Amino acid sequence: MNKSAFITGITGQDGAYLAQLLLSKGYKVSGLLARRSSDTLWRLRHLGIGNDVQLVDGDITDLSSLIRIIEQSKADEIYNLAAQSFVGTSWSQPLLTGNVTGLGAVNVLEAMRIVNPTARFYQASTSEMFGLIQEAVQSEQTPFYPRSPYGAAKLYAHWMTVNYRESFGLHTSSGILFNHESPLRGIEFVTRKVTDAAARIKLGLQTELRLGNIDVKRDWGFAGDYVEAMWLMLQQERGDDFVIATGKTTTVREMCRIAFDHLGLDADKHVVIDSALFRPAEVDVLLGNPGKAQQKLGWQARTSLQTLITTMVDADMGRLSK
Ligand code: NAP
Ligand code: F7E
Repeated sequence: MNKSAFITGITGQDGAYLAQLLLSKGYKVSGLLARRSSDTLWRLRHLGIGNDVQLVDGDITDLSSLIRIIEQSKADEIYNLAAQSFVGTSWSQPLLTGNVTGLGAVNVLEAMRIVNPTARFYQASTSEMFGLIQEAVQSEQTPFYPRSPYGAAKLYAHWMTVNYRESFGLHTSSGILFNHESPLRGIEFVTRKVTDAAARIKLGLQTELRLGNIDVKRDWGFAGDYVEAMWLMLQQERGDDFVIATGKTTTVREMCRIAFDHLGLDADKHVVIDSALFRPAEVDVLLGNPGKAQQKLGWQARTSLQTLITTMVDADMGRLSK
């Protein structure tokens, strides 16, 4: 019998790639659809799998909808990817972020504990939990120090994932993923904002790109590589926590240069620093150690930042040229 998986956040960047991966492995895939007015299905359509997944109405803040859906889906694997995931917004909407990103995860854990306790659970934890870094290279042992309402909400969800494993013996895993990007990245995140702007500038659709702090460093990988790590975690005998990262860190400034160079443009001529885009508290540098994932899951990042960013630029050029 084919396995089945239920994904919250299936309409997001990672949800779309994960659904594609699981379908390719023969899974029956269903996902949570929080009904909104905008077109939330564009990513699934982009990957050509819009009709291959079953979408079920519900909301991660609504425990009753999750109990009903998780009972009906009888999923072998539950991936909790839904979140208010934009760090910048978490300062202006701290309560919504706490409800969706923090308590939302516990709603999924609770629903699973009540109606499907033998399922395996994945929590989308984040390098933002390291925040003000306590070690130069962050691993599963590094102490956490979140710097935003988003990071704090994710840390609560992370510890509850550990707690449900230790208290109830559930198979729960937490992937501490560092930044990962793709052509399906939301436009508000800095990589996609940059690749979209570079393409627009090349096509004469805009002249400048306003950015905040471009001296920060991030460990950026490709989302398509990272969803494989999520799946691998749930194939292990026991639930566990894993850092997923490339092991390389780069400034936003350098990432911009890669994007603009690819189109024969000089980033320095177009980037304007806007103090309004600086965050109330910044995560200056992140650099992950993916050693445990490599050793125990056989996973490693395959896509360089150069390939990632130039692929995103090409995708934005293609989209805007149409
Ligand atoms: P994303 O593109 O922002 O997707 C977020 C998903 O959550 C969307 O499907 C969104 O639905 C859904 N969602 C938001 N509020 C919801 C609610 N109240 N009920 C149900 N669904 C809701 O995020 P992503 O980049 O794919 O990231 C996936 C997960 O990994 C997130 O939890 C994120 O915080 C975490 N993470 C991401 C990264 C990264 O670098 N990408 C790194 C570490 C951890 P709509 O489409 O309807 O808005
Ligand atoms: O910012 C700086 C900004 O918004 C990266 C989410 O997926 O990864 C993501 O969070 C850096 C920050 O991602 C602009 O200040 C400068 O230092 O692309 P971002 P993020 O905040 O790192 C983590 C791992 C997650 O878990 C999150 O869900 O870039 N930056 N200028 C800018 N950032 C944005 N967005 N826009 C700017 O104009």
